[in-house]
Amino acid sequence: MGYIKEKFKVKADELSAEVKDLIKNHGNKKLDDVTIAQAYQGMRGIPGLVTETSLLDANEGIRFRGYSIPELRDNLPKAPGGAEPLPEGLFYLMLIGELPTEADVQYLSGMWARRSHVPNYVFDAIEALPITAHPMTMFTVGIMALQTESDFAKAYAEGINKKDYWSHMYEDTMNLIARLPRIAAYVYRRKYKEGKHIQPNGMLDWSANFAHMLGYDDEGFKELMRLYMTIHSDHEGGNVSAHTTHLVGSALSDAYLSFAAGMNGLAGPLHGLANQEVIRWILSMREELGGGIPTKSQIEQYVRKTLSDGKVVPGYGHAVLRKTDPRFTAQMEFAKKHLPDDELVRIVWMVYETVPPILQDLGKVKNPWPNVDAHSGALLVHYGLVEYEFYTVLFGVSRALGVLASLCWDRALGLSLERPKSVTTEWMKLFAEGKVEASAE
Ligand code: CMX
Repeated sequence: MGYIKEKFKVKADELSAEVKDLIKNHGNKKLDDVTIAQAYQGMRGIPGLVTETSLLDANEGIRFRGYSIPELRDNLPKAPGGAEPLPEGLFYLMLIGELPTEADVQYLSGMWARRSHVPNYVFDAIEALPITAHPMTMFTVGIMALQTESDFAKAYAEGINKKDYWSHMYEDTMNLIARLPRIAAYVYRRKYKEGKHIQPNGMLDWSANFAHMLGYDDEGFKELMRLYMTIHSDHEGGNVSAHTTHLVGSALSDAYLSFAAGMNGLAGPLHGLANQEVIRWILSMREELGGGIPTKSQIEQYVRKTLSDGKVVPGYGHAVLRKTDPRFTAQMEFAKKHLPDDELVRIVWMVYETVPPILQDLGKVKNPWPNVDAHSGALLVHYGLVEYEFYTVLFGVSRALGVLASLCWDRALGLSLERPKSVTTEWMKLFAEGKVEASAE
């Protein structure tokens, strides 16, 4: 057993004992009351899930094991000569709960490089799809084809003690994270670069190797990938991709099945697909206005047209956040440092000045501020990655870090099959009239 796995086991045993005590001594304590509106409107704000890796504050943004994004950028180990955190370090922090050393990060980089082999039949499965298939479809098909490699599924079929579930989940997690960049890069090169694939370079860190396999060896792009892979990794447990991964995993589905399910949720336009929608929206605006940098009043008109067409402004709003997303700010800072004069970036910043007051005036939008997806596309276009339908795949590779670390915790803590209660509208009406009791169901 590697030392990170041993360390995880020690932490998991400690927390399992604490959770048992918590349930024994306080299990009946009420967390909240649930309203009829919450049941119909996406269960906002109901504290019904436990996720150890990160916690989201509506006004401050995400904290990973207590660390904000600016703190992570200061405190996590960097690549030699680099200024952005290595996502290997963030994964360690989410899994173990402590800041990693340089050695911990190198250990993970090396382990993921060693485990990165992807069998040919995975590529064949992707090849079987038409070239017109969306990159997220190809990505998920690749992950599903790789499910044959699941250590957990094999061990379960042979018969294992439930105390050992976490160990097999850990192996699947490490193997899957190691292999995802290869699958994602294959999708990209197949769809956009005439199938001219690039072999991995095992000497590079996880993000730099991903950038290399995509075909971008520019140091600036590698730094962007390190930042991108760090900030998109986790956003506590209730978002669609994290919740779906956790939900499917609660049936003891292995990491491949659970993560592929989460990726199908990420592929929705109200979630991860918003990153492609943002750039598509900006490019159509620019084209409609005849190119160049639009004026603020032109942007304002375009936003109003989007709204009157019954569409959302992509990249703005959030189910939990009520301020500018610190993941947006981190990308803005990256742009100010590396590409302050980029035309598309300047449009993104003008959109940032224009959209919030318009959304605020609608009176119904709870958060008029930009989310993570509002900025990412402009940075990618700058370095030449213009094929925006691919952007959600990048988000997906990063999201694996958080949701798979969480799956390890789910199995280590022995979390139960998820099965909330549902009711019918008929029942809701009777409840509203006081004719049935919530507890009676
Ligand atoms: N543009 C226009 N209308 C918006 C809006 C936006 N950016 N954000 C919210 N609204 C509207 C909602 O559609 C809703 O309208 P109806 O009452 O007519 O249905 C109303 O405002 C209230 O919505 P809300 O409570 O503020 O927001 P929700 O929690 O329901 O939804 C989200 C959150 C993200 C789906 C929504 O803000 C949105 O659609 N944003 C644009 C898509 C986007 O950027 N998604 C990415 C989110 C981050 C991520 O997961 O990657």
